[in-house]
Amino acid sequence: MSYQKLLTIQDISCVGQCSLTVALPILSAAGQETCILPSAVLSTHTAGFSGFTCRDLTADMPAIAAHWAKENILFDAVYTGYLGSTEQIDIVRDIFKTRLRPGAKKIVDPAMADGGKLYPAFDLAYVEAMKTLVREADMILPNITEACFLTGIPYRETVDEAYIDALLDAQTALGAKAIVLTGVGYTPETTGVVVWENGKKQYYCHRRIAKGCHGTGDVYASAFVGALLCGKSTYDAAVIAADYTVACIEFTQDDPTHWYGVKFEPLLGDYIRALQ
Ligand code: PXL
Repeated sequence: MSYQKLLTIQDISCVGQCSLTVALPILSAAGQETCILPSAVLSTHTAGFSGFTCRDLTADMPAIAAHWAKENILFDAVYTGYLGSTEQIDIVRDIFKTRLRPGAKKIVDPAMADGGKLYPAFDLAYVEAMKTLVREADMILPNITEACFLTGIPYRETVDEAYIDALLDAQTALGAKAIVLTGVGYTPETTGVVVWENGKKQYYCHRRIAKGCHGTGDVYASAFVGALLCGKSTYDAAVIAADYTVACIEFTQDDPTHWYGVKFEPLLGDYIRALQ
């Protein structure tokens, strides 16, 4: 597919292999122009480091978008990840309205929670604001915890198909148009991705690596968006992203010093080959 100009809006965690430091290299590897709007600059991510610094860029975001308007800059697609505040979600909705070409795909990763809990920076007001972004999106990429917060369905460690269907129905009722739900495993050894689109549900099951890793949601979302922009179907993009993310976790898991993210860079060649 053609070269596309994507805008991704999320934070820069200087160290920690998540958000923009993951999205930029992966989307560039997918061969797509990757423009960024940083929502904040943190010294590290917030999951496991303590005493991190955070420069909130909320006040800069409208000025950046206004400059783009003056320069007539429009984007072919947008992908949002970790955002800093409810106010930023309002700014992002405005950018959706004003800075996208007609037909541009809006992909929202409601990055705010994992393992049954919200990330430290977020509260229920943020969850409410995220629901408004979910309604605007063409596609959302929640994990099970995020789907639970969006829908009010209690989080469960073990899931069955009826529970997953209830999560999909409730997100659809919320206004989600297409859903890529990650971390769905029906047996202890497996996990996978449910793709719900146009009334059709597909499931890709793959091996589950016991050791949880930070930043894998961002690796997954970036690899998925890159594949989608390269013209893959939603399901094929979900499979390519899952295979890549699992390989990155396997490549990292034996290194105890690398607890804060995954070593995704040495495997970018495999990802590029999967796109061909
Ligand atoms: O999407 C993960 C992420 C991104 N950015 C920051 C985070 C996290 C997860 O904790 O803290 C700042």
